[in-house]
Amino acid sequence: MTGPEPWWTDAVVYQVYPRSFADGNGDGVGDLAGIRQHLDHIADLGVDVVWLSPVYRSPQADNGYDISDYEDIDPLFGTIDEFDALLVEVHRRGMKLVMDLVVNHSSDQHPWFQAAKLSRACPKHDWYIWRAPVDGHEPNEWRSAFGGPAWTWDPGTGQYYLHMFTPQQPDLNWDNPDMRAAVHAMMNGWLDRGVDGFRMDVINHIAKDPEALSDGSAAYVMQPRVHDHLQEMHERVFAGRDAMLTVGEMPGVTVQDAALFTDPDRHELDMVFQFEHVGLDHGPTTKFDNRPFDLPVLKASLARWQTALAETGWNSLYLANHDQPRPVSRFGAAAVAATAGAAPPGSGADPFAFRYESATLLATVLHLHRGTPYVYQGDEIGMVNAGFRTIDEYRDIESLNWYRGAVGRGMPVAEALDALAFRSRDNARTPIPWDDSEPAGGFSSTTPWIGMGQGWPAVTVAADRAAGDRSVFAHTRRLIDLRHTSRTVRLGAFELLEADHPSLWAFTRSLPDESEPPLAVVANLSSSALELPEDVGSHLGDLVLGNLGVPETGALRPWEARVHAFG
Ligand code: TEU
Repeated sequence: MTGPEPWWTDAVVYQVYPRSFADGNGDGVGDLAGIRQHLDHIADLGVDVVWLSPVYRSPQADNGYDISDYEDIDPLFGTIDEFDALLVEVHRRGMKLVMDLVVNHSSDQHPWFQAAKLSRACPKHDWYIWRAPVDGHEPNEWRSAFGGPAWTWDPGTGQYYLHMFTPQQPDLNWDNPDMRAAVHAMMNGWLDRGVDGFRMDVINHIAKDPEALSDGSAAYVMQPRVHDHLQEMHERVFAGRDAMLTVGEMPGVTVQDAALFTDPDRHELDMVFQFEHVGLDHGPTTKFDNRPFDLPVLKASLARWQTALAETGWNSLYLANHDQPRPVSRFGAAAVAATAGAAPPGSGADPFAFRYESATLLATVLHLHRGTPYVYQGDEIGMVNAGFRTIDEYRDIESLNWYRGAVGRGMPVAEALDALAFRSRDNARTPIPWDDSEPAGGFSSTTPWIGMGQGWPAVTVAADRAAGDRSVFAHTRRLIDLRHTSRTVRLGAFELLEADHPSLWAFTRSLPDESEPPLAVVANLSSSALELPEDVGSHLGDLVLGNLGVPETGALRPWEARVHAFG
């Protein structure tokens, strides 16, 4: 990286999933008013940016990732005036606000799609992707990410339309220049209003080749035109605007692609969300087919991305978001115990075993990598998976569709529920438990749209913060402070140590100019003490930060993570 580093190289982002953050108007669903009331919680953490999952007008088929008006706020979440008021409050606290941008698809209720459906002659028809039937069937074999074919028949036009997600999310046609211009105008509108950037939903899917017949994702995730579209967007929307942030969500992106997308000279995006590390525990068929947790594989994957984007490009760092299980349940003590045969994933394993330790260890490891860390709401207090045991408790369209299909094909109900308990997106969507008060832990004054989950009422913001120094919150704040003050954490080169060790995650960070001492991170992902290998242990200097306070001996305690000077 040449020249002064962009501001976001020492920034930390906090993701708010508005439905589940705080309910200000007492209807059981989180909203903008609720976010405003709890902004100090986010600001106290020391983060630089707040990313809001979608709050635009939406029929909510996919919790707002199906947008029917890109320029207005859904009444469920509030009004545009409340949005402006929130933006002022975020800025007043010295933070930036990044909006979700969902333009691979719109809602089928968007006026654009309603017009597109009227007739093939309507100019907006070409804003979506239509094909004639082939032998009376769908034009190709593409499958929707949420089950079923990616094509839905429209009797009015006598054509199929494409939707990579639900049928209520028709894909926009990025080959149409008028559609692109409308999206650029909408983005400029939000930036002119004062927002500071975009997290772009499945943005590597926007260029696709529907003539391809197979279900291979190569035809829709990385078509070369995606680079043209992003460069055009940069020119029409981002160029000349300082201090903003763009992050592209890119399922299936490779390190080589990511280096292109985030090369500053190419003028595309600041950083991408890659999916490699969150796919390692998926089985061969679907994400609900679980593969045991394997630390050396996870370490190697993240290390590969560190190396590949060391010279050009930039990483975003995350273990969780609104689509992923809670890290404590997925990579923490409970998950490791399950892998060791103590219990099948999602069932008996005690999610509270070493909860504080697991949450702080995972945060330490993540925040000490090179890149921009993303904290998903609730992870800063160590929330655990929902622990739902009946299908009635689930709300997520992906989970419900998969369950129906799996049980329909003969999977025993208990097995399907186990898979959901481990993998469902609803694990990350339970309300933020602000305290232990009835009926909904301070989240709402009424029954929330989704259950509070098994963590409540033990795991709450109030309880965690009351634990003072030994709270997940305080530890996360220390990690964020460290990034803000240490150039080594911000920019230092990454080197993985002991790559094959089954329970030690160890690496160093060092600046080439040696202006600061190198740092070493050592973390014990096991429930027994771990004697450090000689080549690591003998080089550890002063303790910079640790999740269990001052070390008792050289050995790492169960789920202990430390950052040391190294030399
Ligand atoms: O997700 C895109 C995506 O590919 C997956 O993460 C998806 O959520 C799922 O886990 C596939 O198994 C984005 C949003 O983050 C997600 O919430 C939306 O449902 C999706 O796009 C469609 O907009």
